[in-house]
Amino acid sequence: MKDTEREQTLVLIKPDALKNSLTGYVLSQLSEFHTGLRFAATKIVNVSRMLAEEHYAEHRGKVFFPSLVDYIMGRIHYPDEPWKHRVIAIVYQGPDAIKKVREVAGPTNPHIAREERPGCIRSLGTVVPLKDEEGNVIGERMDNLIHASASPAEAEREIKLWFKPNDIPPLMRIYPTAICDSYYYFKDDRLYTTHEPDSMCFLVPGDVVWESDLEALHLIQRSAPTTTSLQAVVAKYLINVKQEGTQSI
Ligand code: 3AN
Repeated sequence: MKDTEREQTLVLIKPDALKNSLTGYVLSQLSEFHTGLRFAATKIVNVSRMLAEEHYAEHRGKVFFPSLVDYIMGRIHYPDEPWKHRVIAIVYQGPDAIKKVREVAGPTNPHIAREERPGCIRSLGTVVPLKDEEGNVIGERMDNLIHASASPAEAEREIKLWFKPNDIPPLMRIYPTAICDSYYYFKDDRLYTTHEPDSMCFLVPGDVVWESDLEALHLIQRSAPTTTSLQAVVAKYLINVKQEGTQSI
């Protein structure tokens, strides 16, 4: 089988799409009938700050970053209803999955989407001005309804950020997996292999993990440089895990 036959891409149905009841529309636009793509995995995610910041890591430091993180966490569209803070995360699989989903999604900016690709999903989005404390416009946030991976490398990074191997049926997985060899705990942005008071156990021996996560954990244990941050490894294993005394991490 050709590799592109099994190409995967990550789609997030974001809080503005959920609030406006556009889920059915989005799923129908992306259906196998229209795109030739199949579901490989799906889940409802209460997005933690750690997951949000890792997902948008390339935009860290930009003026719109804090608002972008609040948006994907659901804090903009459901400010007083934390129990509604969620996105729908989906892995689609099939020939040219990345390109096909990006075509149906359309340009990042909803204004440009309306001009250049009327009818695409993001043409139904909005652009919101961002203001400083004095009311001056300092940038904008694009509420563009869905996220879609931009390249094979991004798709791999993002799918491994949002999904554990066992969220995907074994025969549909395309990235190498490994068996966890140790107990791993997380506390105050640090990794431990023995229990510390108030630490979160996120992996135990025998768990199926992404091979790249295990490699990153081994490097972090030795304080060696890694391309995957500890937070990017940990975030998916703590998705929807209740933190005592908090809404989310
Ligand atoms: P896309 O989502 O089309 O792949 P990215 O990955 O460049 O676009 O950006 C991720 C998200 O960051 C976008 N969906 C958008 O909400 C936001 N974003 C990107 N660039 C800007 C910008 N110049 N101003 C405001 N928001 C932006």
